[in-house]
Amino acid sequence: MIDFRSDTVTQPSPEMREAIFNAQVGDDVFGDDPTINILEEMAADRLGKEQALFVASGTMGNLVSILAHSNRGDEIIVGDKSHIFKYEAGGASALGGVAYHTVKNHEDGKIDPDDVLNAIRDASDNHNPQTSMIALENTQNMCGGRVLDQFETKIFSDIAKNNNLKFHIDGARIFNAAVKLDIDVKKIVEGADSVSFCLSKGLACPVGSLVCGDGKFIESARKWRKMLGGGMRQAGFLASAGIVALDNMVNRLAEDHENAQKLAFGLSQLPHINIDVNSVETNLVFFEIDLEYRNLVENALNQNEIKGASKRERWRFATHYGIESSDIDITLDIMGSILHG
Ligand code: TLP
Repeated sequence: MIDFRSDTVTQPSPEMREAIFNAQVGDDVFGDDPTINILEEMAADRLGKEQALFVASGTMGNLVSILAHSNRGDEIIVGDKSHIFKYEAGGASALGGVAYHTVKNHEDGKIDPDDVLNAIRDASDNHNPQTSMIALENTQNMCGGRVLDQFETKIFSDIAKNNNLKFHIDGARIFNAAVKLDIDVKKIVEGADSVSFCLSKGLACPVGSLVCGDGKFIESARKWRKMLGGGMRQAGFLASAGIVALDNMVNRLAEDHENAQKLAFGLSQLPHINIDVNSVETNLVFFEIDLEYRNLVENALNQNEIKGASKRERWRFATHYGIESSDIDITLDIMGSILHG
């Protein structure tokens, strides 16, 4: 099977399986799991933050960050195509009493700084809620996996600082951004009070994310994690894969980006496909297929055990560990044979 549905479908590498088998574990709620402690230290160090916390998922990482930065009734500023707003089940509102104030994500993911400035509430007027934080996403999933560099990010961290707000980065795929920019990941999260990143996407771990920030923030995030039922016990088995990932799986993301480029270019050569090759910066490839060909292509892919994610007219194929360059050739051949008629 060739599975382009997401980079979340990755299988652990042989080194991860060995590390999981041999992991030293303890009760992490007591702080006793040596493997989690090592992973958290590594993560904090890589991201250039004081401390880190291992959490069950990217969604939990974002949620504990929002809860740690906000009080009930507060408002957070997020992009209208952000994962936090679109795909996290409204958790901040449901569980934290926090409202989302969305600002427009342009097609390339960009947010207009003036829109953010205009979204900040004047809480001295008692009609208004208190704005607690601004969140950006990097890479920006629903905007084509586009990358934000350190200069673009700084504009928003400065706005946050000047207005006494917290600044969070949903860095589910932050290492894809760093690899694409060919810079130390620390640089693109420099101004952030908190960052969450996922082990279970391009880094190919079975489970887990980390949130990073200063000691006070992590203390609060840890408490929220417990309250959400996310205080795991001997979860060092999961963390051990994360250690392997941070050591061995970051640089290989460049391969996923190359495969995405190859796929995007190949698709652009096919009739009845609409794709902007220049918009493909990392491992996510978005494209459209003319209506009359959609079912035909879908059936042909299914018959050949190739899976992609399609939401009506917009399709997303994610490249990842386990997808080889030859898989791209096979996929393009099959799609080509249908689309060339
Ligand atoms: N994204 C998943 C789906 O939920 C859409 C995917 O297949 O891309 N932030 C970003 C930017 C994400 O893309 C995701 C997952 C998350 C957070 C949430 O991570 P998990 O799935 O671990 O809760």
